[in-house]
Amino acid sequence: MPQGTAITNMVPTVGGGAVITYTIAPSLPSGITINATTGIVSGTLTSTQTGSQTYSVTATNTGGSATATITLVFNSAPTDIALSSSSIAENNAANATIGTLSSTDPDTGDTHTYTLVSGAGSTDNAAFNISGNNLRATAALDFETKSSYSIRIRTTDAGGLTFDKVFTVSVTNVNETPTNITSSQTAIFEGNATGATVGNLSSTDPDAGDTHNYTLVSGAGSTDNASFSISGNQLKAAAVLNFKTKNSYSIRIRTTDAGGLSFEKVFSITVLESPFATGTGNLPGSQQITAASNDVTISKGYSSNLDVTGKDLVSYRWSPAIGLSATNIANPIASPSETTRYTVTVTNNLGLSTVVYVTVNVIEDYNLTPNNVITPNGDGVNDTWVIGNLNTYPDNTVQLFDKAGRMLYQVKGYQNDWAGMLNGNLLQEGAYYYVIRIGNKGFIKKGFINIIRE
Ligand SMILES: [Ca+2]
Ligand SMILES: [Ca+2]
Ligand SMILES: [Ca+2]
Ligand SMILES: [Ca+2]
Repeated sequence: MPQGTAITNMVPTVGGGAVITYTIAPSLPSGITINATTGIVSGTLTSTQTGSQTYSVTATNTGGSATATITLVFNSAPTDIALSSSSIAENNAANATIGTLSSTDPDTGDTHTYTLVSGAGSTDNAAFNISGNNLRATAALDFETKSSYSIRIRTTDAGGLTFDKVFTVSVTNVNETPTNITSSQTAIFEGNATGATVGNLSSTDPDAGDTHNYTLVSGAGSTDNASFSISGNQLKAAAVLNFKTKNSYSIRIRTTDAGGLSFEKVFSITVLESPFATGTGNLPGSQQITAASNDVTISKGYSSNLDVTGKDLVSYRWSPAIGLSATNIANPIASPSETTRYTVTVTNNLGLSTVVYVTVNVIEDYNLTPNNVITPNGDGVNDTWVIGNLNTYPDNTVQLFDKAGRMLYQVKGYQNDWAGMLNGNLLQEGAYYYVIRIGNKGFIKKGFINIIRE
């Protein structure tokens, strides 16, 4: 007789004269009644009863009474489910048992079966199964993927009454072996400083937040370990590397996690040839351009074509900027007014940078290039007398003489603007003699200029 469910009516069978009244003893439990007229026992048990109880039913008529017995077998629903353990270490075997199920039931000796049932809290039922009273994980669980599962379990007693309970199953972490090592960089420009960082090492590890330390270890591929060192997670060059001597190194690195599990990997470290910077110069006292080289000489007022070349370069940064046509290209024009050592920081397509140099020596050789003709006809060509590079020496004095040695013209700080005039009149065609002085250095450049009328 389950609690809470209407029982099947129990109808008495009688013989003899008509029964006048039925009585029952002891009293029926709450919710169950006997009809005093028909003798039918019916109702819905509303109280918790356990075990069984025998009742005497007495039917009375005019001739007397007769008594029979009925026995009610009670069954109450289970009231709780216990799980001996609700956690399991990750990477379990298929169908590993998590814990054992048991029920609390008012009925002593009642038996129970367990099932996973849908309903509130049954979200993760699919990952589990129940065998007998063992709750099992159907497949290997992964702590890092999901560490908490919600399942809904039903216990059903021998009388078919049930109780459902939601459990949380926890997956506990197990340390797992790192699976890879990477280096932020595996190339380095030659000419590095000893101890220069090649790259930052990192590990792939199934365990989130695991920490790792790195060592160079012997084994396959460890040939060149001695040329490197590791500090923290930084792979460093233990020597100055030289592209021409050796441009590829093989090293073997081990990562060890906080739990002592390790993984090893062989890396090939590439040494890159350093770029180089050059500039052109000019021969002293001449405009003739000299071949590009790393250390160049120009006359003050002249320029040098700088150029940096190297493999896979993608950006340039020249310094100092003074005297340069640009600071972010491979080949700026340099016109320094004094000797300057230019540095250029270059970056290649791997994002690696290095610095190279070119020195432009500037000599004050008064490398002037006076024109030897003026044709003052207003056609824009040779209308005035131009002294090339004179603007480099603003402290100049220019004098002009005729063939008789008479000084016709003198100016300090000549601006390349004399158009062959003297006192408002054009000088006669012909050759004139000039003298150029710079400051008080005593330097004198002399020559002839021809005035031509066309
Ligand atoms: Ca029961
Ligand atoms: Ca895992
Ligand atoms: Ca783990
Ligand atoms: Ca680990």
